[in-house]
Amino acid sequence: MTSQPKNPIRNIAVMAHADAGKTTLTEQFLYLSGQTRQPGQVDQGTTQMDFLPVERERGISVSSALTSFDWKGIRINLIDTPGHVDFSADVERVMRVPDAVILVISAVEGVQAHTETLWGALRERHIPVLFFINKIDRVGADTESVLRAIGKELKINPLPLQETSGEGESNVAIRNLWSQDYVNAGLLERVVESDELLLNTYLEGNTPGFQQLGNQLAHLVHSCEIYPLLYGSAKMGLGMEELLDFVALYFPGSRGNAAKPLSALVYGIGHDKIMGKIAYVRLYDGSISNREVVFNATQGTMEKVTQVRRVFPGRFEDIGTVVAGDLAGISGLSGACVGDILGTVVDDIPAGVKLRTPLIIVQVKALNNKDYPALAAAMQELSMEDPALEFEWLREESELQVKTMGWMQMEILERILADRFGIEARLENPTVIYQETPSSEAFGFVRYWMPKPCWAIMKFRLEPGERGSGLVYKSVVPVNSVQQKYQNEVERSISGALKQGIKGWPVTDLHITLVEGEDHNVHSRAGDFTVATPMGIMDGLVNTGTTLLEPMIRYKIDAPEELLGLITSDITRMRGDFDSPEIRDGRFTLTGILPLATSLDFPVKLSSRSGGKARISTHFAGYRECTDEQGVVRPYKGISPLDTAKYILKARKAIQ
Ligand SMILES: Nc1nc2c(ncn2[C@@H]2O[C@H](COP(=O)(O)OP(=O)(O)OP(=O)(O)O)[C@@H](O)[C@H]2O)c(=O)[nH]1
Ligand SMILES: [Mg+2]
Repeated sequence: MTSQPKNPIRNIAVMAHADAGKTTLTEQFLYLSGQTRQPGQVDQGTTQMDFLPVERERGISVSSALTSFDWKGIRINLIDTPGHVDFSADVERVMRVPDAVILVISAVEGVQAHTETLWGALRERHIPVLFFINKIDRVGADTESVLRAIGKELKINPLPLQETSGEGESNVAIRNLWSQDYVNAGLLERVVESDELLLNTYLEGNTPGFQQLGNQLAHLVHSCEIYPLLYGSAKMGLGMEELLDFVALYFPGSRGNAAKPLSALVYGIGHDKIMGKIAYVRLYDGSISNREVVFNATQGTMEKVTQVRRVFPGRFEDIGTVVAGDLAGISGLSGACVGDILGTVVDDIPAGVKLRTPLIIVQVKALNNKDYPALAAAMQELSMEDPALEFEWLREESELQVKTMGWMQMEILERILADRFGIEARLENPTVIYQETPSSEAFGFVRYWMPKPCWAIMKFRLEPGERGSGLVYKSVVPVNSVQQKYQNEVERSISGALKQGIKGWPVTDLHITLVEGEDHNVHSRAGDFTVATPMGIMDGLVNTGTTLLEPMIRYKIDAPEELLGLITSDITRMRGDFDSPEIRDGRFTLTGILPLATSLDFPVKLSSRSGGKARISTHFAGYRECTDEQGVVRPYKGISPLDTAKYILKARKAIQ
């Protein structure tokens, strides 16, 4: 493979489902580029990239890690991401950074539900992707079936630049179909046909030079017209140099203009024992140097940089200055949050992405009562690093609650609280996050005119909406009945009013219309409508009644054929459903939908039932109606707008 690299920096990320071999692959890159003396091994806890104690012990990545190395004169900034779905929020943050991604798929486990989620997000953002089929050495490797699954499930036909022999055996090998010495006829035609000039040369009986072909391949990769595919075994170090060559030659170089004013995205916040808080940034334009004062455009503040650092796993190097196109770790920005923009906001900065929402809420309990203040501070710090980790201190209930993605994240959170903060805490009583929706159409009424001075009278119509449609609000009240500025206040207050319905959960999928209203030219103030709106909405919800909605997950199970009966009856018991199973070579694949609430511990149960031979992958499949008995009805947290007197007293205090 040769082609002329134009830009010496490549910003890339490695993404995949859990256990695909991302970290093993990155360790090989570090070794080949001369950064380490031996490739680190996940199973022996000797990796550079998985450097947290819990990562080394468990052999999984729990957060993304940035590293940099050189390959044939090109600097590669690489982010290794965690594959477990519980750490999807981390991948969401990283998704804004790379110019291209290596999407790894195991040749044994194949396309997983999470692969589909990742691919969907990458495709939508037009990020060039190289498919890497790993573990071709492992028994059960079947690249042909993986290619079929990519076509069927990801709906794309990548272009293999290699072929394999001896899959699943120790003498497994790869042959390059695209190299300086040999270009396979099919590949040649695929590349040539995309360019008129090349095609004419070819049709005239001349084969274009490899350099020319390479330039065209790079163009097709950058514009996402071709998704190339390579094979290998990260564990054996097979196919690694080809992969690095590909990144260096055909992935896009980073863009940016160092001469322009600063524009940078804080894509992550990290913590180092010695350095403290580190802001991970990607620079689009300009530069940042040690001791410089920078403008945080998101927060409207000025902050002083202490040091600009090149980041390696678990260690940093002071580099003094970082320029456009590059990534760095910045210390000193104590107020910076994930997603902040430093300097000027430019169009090049990609918007955020949502892969998965936390669907579970749990209580965080300190084993030692005196640790609560420290626990709250620790949670605060952790949620700065991971904004998806929404936590809430419920004063009335003296309870600390946090939203989480699942068991794995809960377990890791306990470990981090212990390892990093020295707090023994337990995450208990997980409940899925239900929602409510009106059961019928009805009106909600509020007359807020006592105790004076105040005046806000409103009537809302509430109607059930389509599943997944959220809130649709409109007003049909003329401004001579309720002035526009008051109507604006009503609209602004609606989403807050829907945070908890009559069953204690967020209310969604409904249409609300303000159908009647009255203000008073002496007594009304905007705040009156802020106070009144939740009372009117809650009254409406009492009248419509509400139906609980529970989160559902789409699953894919792959297991030995003899377990089919047992597993399908488990699924039925959990109120799930399944499509007809596909049976092949003594194993079956089963897909369908399950309520999350009944299947929280199913992956663990499945693994013990099958002696580890069954695999399950899941992703969120939306909300579906359930009965109160199947779900959870909980008391209103705080003071309900239905408790009018108390509510008004509290609301007035907060407003005045
Ligand atoms: N046989 C074989 N095993 C591999 C290969 N690559 C990785 N493994 C093994 O697969 C397991 C997972 O490897 P990791 O590199 O931690 O995978 P990962 O994708 O980083 O996992 P997460 O970050 O936890 O999602 C380890 O036991 C590796 O030794 C390979 O090419 N062949
Ligand atoms: Mg990993």
